[in-house]
Amino acid sequence: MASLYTAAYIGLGSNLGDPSAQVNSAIKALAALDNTRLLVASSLYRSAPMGPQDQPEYINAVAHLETRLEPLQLLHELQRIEAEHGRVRVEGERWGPRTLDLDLLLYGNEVIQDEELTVPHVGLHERNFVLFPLFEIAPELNLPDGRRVVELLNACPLEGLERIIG
Ligand code: ROI
Repeated sequence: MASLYTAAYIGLGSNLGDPSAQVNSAIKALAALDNTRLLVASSLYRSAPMGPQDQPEYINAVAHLETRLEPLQLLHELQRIEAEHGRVRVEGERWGPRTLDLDLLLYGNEVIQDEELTVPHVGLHERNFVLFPLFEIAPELNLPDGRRVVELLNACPLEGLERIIG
C-alpha cells in the first residue's frame, strides 16, 4: 500500500543573531510539526554569503521530513516557524541577511510551479550550502528530473563551505 507520508527536504539558513541557535531551534520546530516526522537533520555548515557580500556568513543545514501535509500546508508551517524566529521580510530586499530562512527544497518527486511555491527549489542545483548537507543525509537521492544529487555536487564549487563538527 502506498505510504500516506511524503518525503520532504527542508533547507535551513541563518546569518543574524545567533545563527547556530536559530537553526537548531528551527530543527526542533520541524520535529514538532503535526502530521510530520523529522527523520534526520544534517550537520551544521558555515558558508560564505551567496549574493551581496556585505553580510555575515551563514549557518546552513538540511532536514529530511516525512509529512502528511500538502505542499502548501507545509510551506505555510515553514513561514510560521520563520516568523516565530523573528524573520521580517523587507520589501524589495532580496538576498539580504535573515534570522531564519526555511526553503522547501523537495517534496517527494513532485514538480510544483505555482505563484507561492516552486519545487524543486530554484537554487538547489547550484548552491553548495544546500547540496552538501543534502548529500550528507541522502547520498542516493535523485531529483524529479532524474539527476542525482551527487552529480550536481560534483559540478558545484565547494569554496566557502565548512562543516561544523560536533
Ligand atoms: N548564502 C548562504 N551562504 N546561505 C544561505 O542560506 C543564503 N541564503 C540566501 C542568499 C541571500 C541567497 N545567500 C545565502 O537567501
